[in-house]
Amino acid sequence: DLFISQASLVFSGWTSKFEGNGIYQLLTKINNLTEERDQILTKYINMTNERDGLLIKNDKLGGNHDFYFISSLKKSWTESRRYCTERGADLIIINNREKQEFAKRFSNGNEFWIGLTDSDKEGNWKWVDGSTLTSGFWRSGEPNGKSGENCVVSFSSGWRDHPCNNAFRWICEKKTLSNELHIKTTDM
Ligand SMILES: [Ca+2]
Repeated sequence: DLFISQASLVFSGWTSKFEGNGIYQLLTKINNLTEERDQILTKYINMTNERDGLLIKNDKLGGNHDFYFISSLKKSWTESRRYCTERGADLIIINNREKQEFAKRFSNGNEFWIGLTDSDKEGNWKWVDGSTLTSGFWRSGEPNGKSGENCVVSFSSGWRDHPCNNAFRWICEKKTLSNELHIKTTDM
């Protein structure tokens, strides 16, 4: 709007000066093109807003709608993991504080296996998706089981390494498709 009013001022200034020299038609054309450009800009802004709105909507639908399941049975780490993978899921990955707090609430005070193990290489903790543990929520003094304890149980006081053949409840996590799509969209 600001630009249009400035253009009109210049326009009227030039009109009185150059009327009848063909400049008038040229200025009219410039003015029309300016209006057209401003309309396109408005359209562009509207479409950008619409796109951002859709992205936010998608984020709300997909980003926070992964599925979680906590077992009532107790099984070994490997058996627990198999239960998840047979259902298109895997043991829960907890790689930030929000997720840790969520899992604690979700488990309602129960201990549960998480998707973290150092079975492949002692002391090299890896998540079930192959990523390396960067920072954990270990209970103080843990992990302490060396090669005798290669799987991780989350207690309300923090994580503890345990022998993988012990039996605990477990939490499965299933990623939604729209979540993957959202990541692809924002990466473009
Ligand atoms: Ca170990």
